[in-house]
Amino acid sequence: MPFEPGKIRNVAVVGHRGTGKTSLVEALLFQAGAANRLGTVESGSTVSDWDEDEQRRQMSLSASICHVEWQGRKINLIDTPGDAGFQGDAIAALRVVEGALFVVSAVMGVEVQTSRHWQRAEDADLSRVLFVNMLDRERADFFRVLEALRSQLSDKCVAVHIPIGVEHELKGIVDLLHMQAYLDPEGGQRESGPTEIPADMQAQVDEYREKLLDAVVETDEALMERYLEGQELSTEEVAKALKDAVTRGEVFPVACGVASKNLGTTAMLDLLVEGVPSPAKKGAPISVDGGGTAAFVFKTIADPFAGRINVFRVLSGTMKGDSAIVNARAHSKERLSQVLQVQGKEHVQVPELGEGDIGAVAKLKETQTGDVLLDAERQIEAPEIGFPEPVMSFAVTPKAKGDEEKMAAGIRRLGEEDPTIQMRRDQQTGEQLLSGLSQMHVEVAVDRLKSRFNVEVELHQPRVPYLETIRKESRAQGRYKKQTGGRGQFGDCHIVLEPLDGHQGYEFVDKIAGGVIPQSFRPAVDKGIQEAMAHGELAGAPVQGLRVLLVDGSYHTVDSSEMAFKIAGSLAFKSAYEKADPALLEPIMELEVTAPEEAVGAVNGDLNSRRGRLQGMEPRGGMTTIKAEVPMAEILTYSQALTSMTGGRGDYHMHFLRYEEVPAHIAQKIIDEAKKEKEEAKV
Ligand SMILES: Nc1nc2c(ncn2[C@@H]2O[C@H](COP(=O)(O)OP(=O)(O)OP(=O)(O)O)[C@@H](O)[C@H]2O)c(=O)[nH]1
Ligand SMILES: [Mg+2]
Repeated sequence: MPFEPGKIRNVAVVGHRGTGKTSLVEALLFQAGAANRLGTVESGSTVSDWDEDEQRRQMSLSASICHVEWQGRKINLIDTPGDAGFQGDAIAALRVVEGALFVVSAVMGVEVQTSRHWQRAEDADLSRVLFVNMLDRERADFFRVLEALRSQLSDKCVAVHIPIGVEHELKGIVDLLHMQAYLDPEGGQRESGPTEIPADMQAQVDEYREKLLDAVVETDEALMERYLEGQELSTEEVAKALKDAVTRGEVFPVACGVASKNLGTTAMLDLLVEGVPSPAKKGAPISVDGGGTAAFVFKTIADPFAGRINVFRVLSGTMKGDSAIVNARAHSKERLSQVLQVQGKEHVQVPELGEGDIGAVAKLKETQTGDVLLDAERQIEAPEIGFPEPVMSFAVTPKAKGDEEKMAAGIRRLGEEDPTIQMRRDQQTGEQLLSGLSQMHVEVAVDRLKSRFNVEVELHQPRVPYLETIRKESRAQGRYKKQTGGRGQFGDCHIVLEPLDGHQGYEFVDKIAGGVIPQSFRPAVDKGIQEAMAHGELAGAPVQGLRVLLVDGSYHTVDSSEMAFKIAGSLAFKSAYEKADPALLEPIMELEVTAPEEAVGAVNGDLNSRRGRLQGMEPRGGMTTIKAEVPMAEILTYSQALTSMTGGRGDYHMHFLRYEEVPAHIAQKIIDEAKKEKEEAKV
C-alpha cells in the first residue's frame, strides 16, 4: 500500500556549502533505521554523496533523494548541494516540497546561500524548519546564531531545541516541545531514548520554553486565551498549534545538534513529523488542472549504463508500474514499466507511489526535467522550475581529433541532468562554448565527460565575438577579367555602401538601370559581397550594418558567368569597405552584481577599470545590487575577481545587451592581434 498523502513529509534540505546537510541526512537515516551505520563525508561513505566526484571533492554536487519512516510517516529528504555553482538542483527541490530544512553552522550563522534559499522558500511560501549544526565545533554559539537567524532571516525563528553545554563541553540537547533531553551518543551510535533535563539548566530551559510557547500561542487565539488564564497546555495541543503555525509560515522552529555525531536527530525527526505539513495539509506545490494522475519531473539522472532516470513528485493520483503515461509537453505516450523508490544510489521497485510521494522511473524515451507526466492526454499549463541562467563560459575542444561528436553527445547528456550546464556554438567565432554557473561547475562537467563518457576535453578562454561595420558612404568598382586560352571570365560591377542605423542588418538593393548587368547575374554579386562580409578586413570579424546599392556594371556575352560576377562583387566590396571608414564592434553585456555593502566600493572601482558604466544601485538587506553595462571582453574572468573582492559573498549574472564601437586605442590592439594571428596561420 502506498503512503497516504497525510502520512508523507517532503523536505528539501538546503543551506550554505559545508554546513552539514549530507551529514544530517545520513544521521537521520541512521537514527530512523534506514541505514545500518553512520557514514561520513570524509570517508565517502554517506548514502547521499554516492557519486565518485562528490566523494573526491567531499561535497554534494547534485541532489540526492532519500527517505525514512518515523512514527508511521514517510519522510522524503532531498539532500541538496550548498555550493552556488550547483544550486540548480536545490532550486528544483524547493519546487516540489512542502517543507525546507535549513542547515546552518553554529559557527558561521547566516551565510550567502542561506539567505538566497530563504528568499526562494519565502517566494514559494514553504514551511521552514532550521537545524543549527556543529554545536561541537570551536567558536560554536547557538544563541548568537539564533539571534542572527531572527535578525537576518525572520523574527519568527524560535528555538525548539537548545544545547546542553557547547564546543567540546557539549553534552546533548533539550527538546523544549516535549520537555526532555537527548545525550551525545558517543562513537557514532544510535541516539538513545530521551532522558531528564539536567537540573542546573532549569532557568534557561524555562526562559526558552516560554519564548516558544509565546510564539506558538500568538498564532492561535483559543490557545492564547487559555495560556493567559494560566492553564497548563498539553504537548499535543502545543504541537498541533505549532504545526498549524509552521504550515502558515507564522513560526520557523529552530532545532540544533551535531550531525556528524548523530546528536539531535531523534528530536529532529519528531519535528519533521510533528512540525512540517503533509501534502494533504498543505496541498500540491504545483497545481495541474484536470484531476487524474499527474507527476512532475524535477530531476533527471543520466546514467551511462542504466540510461535515463527521471525523479518525480506525484502531484495527484497514483503512479503505477506497468502502465501507460502521457508526457504533457511532448504529447507523447510513454511506457512506465517500473516505479522506483530511491535511497541515494539505490533504486527499489515498488508497485505504486501515491499522491504527494517522491520516486523515480527509468528508461522513458523523451521525458526531461520540468515535464509533467499524466495518465491521459489533457491540456495543462507547464510549470516552470526557474533554473538560473549560466554565467561562466569557456571554449571547449576535445583533446583527441575526431571526438567532437562524442563530446557534444556527452555534454547533451550532462545538460539533461543539469539544465544549468549548456553548450552552444558561437556563430561568429565558431567556437563551442560550455557554460555553467561557476568555474568549478564547468570543471566538474569536464571531469564527468571523462569519467562517464570517456571524452577528454580542454577549456580555453572564449573568443569575444567582435563584429565590423562601416561609418561612411563609399563607392567602388569590382572588375574581374581572366583570359586564358579558351573561354574567359568576365564580371564587372559598381557598388555603393551606406551605413545602416544601429550598425545592424544587411540590405542589397538592385539599382541597375537597363541591362548593364543581366538580371540573372545580379544575385551572384550579392552572394560575392556576403561571402566577403563573413570576414571583414579589419580583424576578420563578420561585417554588418550596411546597405549595398548595385548601381552599375558591364558584362560580356560569352565570358560572363555567375562565378565571375561573384568574384567581382567580392572585389567591389573589399575596395569599397576600405574607403567606408570601417570600425570594430564589441558585445556589451548588462551586468547585475549583488555584493555586501562593504564591498560595493571595491566592486564599483573594479567595474570602472573594466570600462563598465554604472546604471544604478539598490541596497537590499545588507546587500547591494549594482547594475552596469560592461564590454564582454572585460568580464570573461569576472567570477574569480568578484569572489576575491567579496569573500565569496558576491554573485552576478549578465546577458547580452547590444553591440557598440570599440574605442579606437583598444580597437587597434585587437586589429593588430588579428593580423598577427592571420600571418601566423599562413606560415
Ligand atoms: N564538527 C562537526 N563537523 C561536522 C558536523 N556536521 C558535519 N560536519 C563536517 O563538516 C563537513 C561538511 O559536511 P557535509 O555534510 O558534507 O556538509 P554539506 O552541507 O552537505 O556540504 P555541501 O553538500 O558541500 O553543501 C564534513 O567534513 C563533515 O564531517 C558537526 O555537527 N560537527
Ligand atoms: Mg552535502
